[in-house]
Amino acid sequence: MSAAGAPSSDLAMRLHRDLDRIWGTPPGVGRLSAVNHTIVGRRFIIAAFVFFTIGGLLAMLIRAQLATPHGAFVGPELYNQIFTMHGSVMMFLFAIPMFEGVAIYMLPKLLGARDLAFPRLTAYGFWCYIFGGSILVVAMLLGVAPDGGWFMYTPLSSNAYSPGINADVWLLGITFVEISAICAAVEITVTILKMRAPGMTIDRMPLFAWYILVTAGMMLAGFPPLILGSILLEAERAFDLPFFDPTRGGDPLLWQHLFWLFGHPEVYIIFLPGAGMVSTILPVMARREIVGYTWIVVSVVAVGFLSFGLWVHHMFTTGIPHLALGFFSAASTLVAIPTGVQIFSWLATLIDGRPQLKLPMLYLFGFFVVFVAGGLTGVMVAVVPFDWQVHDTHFVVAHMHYVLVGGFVFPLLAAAYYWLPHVSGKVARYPLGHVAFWLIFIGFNVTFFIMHLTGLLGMPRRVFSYEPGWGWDLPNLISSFGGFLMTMGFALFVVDVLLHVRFGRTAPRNPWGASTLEWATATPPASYNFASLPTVSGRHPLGDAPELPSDLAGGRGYLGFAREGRQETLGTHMTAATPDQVIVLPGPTYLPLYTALATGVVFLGLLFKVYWLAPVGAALMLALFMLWTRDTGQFQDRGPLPIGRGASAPAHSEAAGPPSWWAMVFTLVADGVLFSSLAFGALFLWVSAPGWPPPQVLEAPWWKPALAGAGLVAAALAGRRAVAVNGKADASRSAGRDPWLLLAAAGHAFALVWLVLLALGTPGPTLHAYGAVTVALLSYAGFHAALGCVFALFGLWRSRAGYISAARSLDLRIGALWHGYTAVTGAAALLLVATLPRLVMP
Ligand code: HEM
Ligand SMILES: [Cu+2]
Repeated sequence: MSAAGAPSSDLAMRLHRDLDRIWGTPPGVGRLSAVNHTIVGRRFIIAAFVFFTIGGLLAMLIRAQLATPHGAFVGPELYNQIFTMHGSVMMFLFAIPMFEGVAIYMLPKLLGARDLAFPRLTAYGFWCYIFGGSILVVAMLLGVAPDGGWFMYTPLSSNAYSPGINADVWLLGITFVEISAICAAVEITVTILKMRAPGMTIDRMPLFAWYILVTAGMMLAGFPPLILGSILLEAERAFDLPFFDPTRGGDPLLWQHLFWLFGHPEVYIIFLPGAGMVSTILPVMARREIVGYTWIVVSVVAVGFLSFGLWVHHMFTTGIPHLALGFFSAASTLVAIPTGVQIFSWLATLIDGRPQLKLPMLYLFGFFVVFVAGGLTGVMVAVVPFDWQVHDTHFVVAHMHYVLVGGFVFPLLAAAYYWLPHVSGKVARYPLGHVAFWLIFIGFNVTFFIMHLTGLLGMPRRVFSYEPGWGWDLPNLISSFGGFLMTMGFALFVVDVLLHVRFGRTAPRNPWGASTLEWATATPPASYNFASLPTVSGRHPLGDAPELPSDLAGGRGYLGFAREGRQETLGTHMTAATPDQVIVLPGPTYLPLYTALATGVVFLGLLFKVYWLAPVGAALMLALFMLWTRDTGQFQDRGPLPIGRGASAPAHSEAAGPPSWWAMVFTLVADGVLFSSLAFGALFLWVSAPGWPPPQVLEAPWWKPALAGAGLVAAALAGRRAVAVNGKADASRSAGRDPWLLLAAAGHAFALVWLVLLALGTPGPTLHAYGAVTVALLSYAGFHAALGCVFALFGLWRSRAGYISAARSLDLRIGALWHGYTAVTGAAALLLVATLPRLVMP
């Protein structure tokens, strides 16, 4: 370095100290207030691993029980709980949160940002996950765990056959966890689209971000049907609304549709992040750029779409029409094409590169073998007659684990070894990871390959015991032996990681020679990731500019300063990635924890049937969410702010498309899927459930629903007017927007009254599914109108308090989105409610 190096490095030191003070999290108990993505992401990963251990111990109990005929460990009731909990824990409490954790930890670093778009939401999602998961685990310890299988089919999960609290634990606990998944999906989508480093155009985005973006989109479309199904089933169990009861106009198949609308995409929601890890790690190990970047992107997007057309293949044995069977069988095999494209890209990269058999590569090798085998048996079960043979046998259990463990766990282990030096700043000292690999790999194949055979020999899944002498004894013993081998492998993995963290050698920066931005941070990373933000000019930012890390650390990128003690990062254009705003992020706070606790009150109230507690908790939640907004926004226009490198950009609250506006858009997308599922449910029951037409229908004169609709439309128009009037305003204080906000609130309140009256007038919601569905549609609209009222009044308060100006119109615009959405879905719901009687009655 030159003589000028000394003072400039002093400056850099000061910059780091200042940023650390601004972005840091207090120590000790104060850690509970953490919202920083590095901390919360790590928490997600550790918690998910703890749940994996719990799920794994349950799996060991299963294998111990099935090792010999007449296994004597557990009886049938307990066995039901064990496999249900194993499946549910692995799917909902391990796989999804683990991928969320990796995404939360990695994404900002990969994209060149300082944090995710909504740090407090990250923390809120984490607490919801922990509380929801705890409900399930505590229930298991008390012996009242869910026992209806991880897909909770009705009527088995209905009151008649599951009178206890067990099914409620599943429905409420899982829904609680789903909230965190939806939060993560919204936040991840917005972050990837709006917070990439300048110059990282959409076609230069790291493949991992593409995979996660598609996965998050699938979560927004896939989880709402399950949330809706859970709400309806819980309403049936708690309030006797017969959505799934065929003796009263319901239909158990409705649950199956709603569940698999979620359940099939879920398999890809688990697989795609795994594949994303493969696409990230493999080229680094092969020392060659990935072959076919564009092809991979296209096929990932294709998988996203195709997977939603496939859910019916889980229902081939339910008596679906033959034409539909043919269609869904063909579509199920179709998804093999984009998956095949990715596999060929990976193989081509390996063949054309100079692969090194380092530890992550070894685990990738395990992934290839196991996943491809699972894909082959998947094509087998997509063939309808074959599925009829092996349906609900251990063949399916084997297939499922080849896909899930192959497609997610092996890539995850590869990723663990790949990114561990980044997280810990160390490299391993002992080669235990290799031994662990072979134990896991051999153990896995011994456990599950055998299950194909027992399945073909006719051994059903979900049975706690079998007779000796049917040829199942020896294979089951071998399978259980394999399971224990695999468990030893995982135990060794844990030991290895602990030793690595404790005794590892200090890692050089970028030990694998990767070219993605996360390796431009210090390892372990600082709370602010980058002392200044990078500019990207290709797909290999670090490969193209090896001096980048020191440039950034020296403060020579964007935002290389600490302005007014604020946590600042850049927002960029969605595709072109030109800087378009300075995003100001909130610091550590206990609010997410408190809000999640209030959410917990709602769920516990419902679970223990203390129904007055639920609205109390909900009101508390709402109040706390209001507090979140206290320090978002500003009282004055700040105008363009310098962002370094001679450029400037407005603060996000003065920008056209700030993250929270987009977050509302994506939330409404998820909400719209929920509404569509509800409308689908109403039409499905009418067309195909037994026992229709209902004995009585709602006989409301047409003007009642029309008045309700008019209120919603008026609210929406008033909301838009408020934005328009505000846009024309000069500096004068209330600028004429307040009356319009008041009108919007009044419109919602007016609509709410009529919606409630209509719901009260609906005949016999407990007598027939018609009434139940009608009330559900009206409640949906009513809930949105009520929240619309709150939004409008909130806008009014923000306006009065001085947060809003012509330039700072965000609150109004977010409200307008909600009002518009409520009018559209409310009108659709009212139309259905008004016409359904005429459709069902001859
Ligand atoms: C760690 C090694 C594992 C072993 C030894 C194991 C073993 C088993 C066995 C034997 C069953 C069948 C129970 C029965 O039908 O009677 C089962 C079911 C299941 N497993 Fe695993 N499993 C493992 C890991 C996983 C992972 C990582 C996942 C998901 C990411 C998973 C998801 C499931 C699901 C969804 C079911 C179905 C549960 C049900 O029928 O409701 N398993 N497992
Ligand atoms: Cu499927």
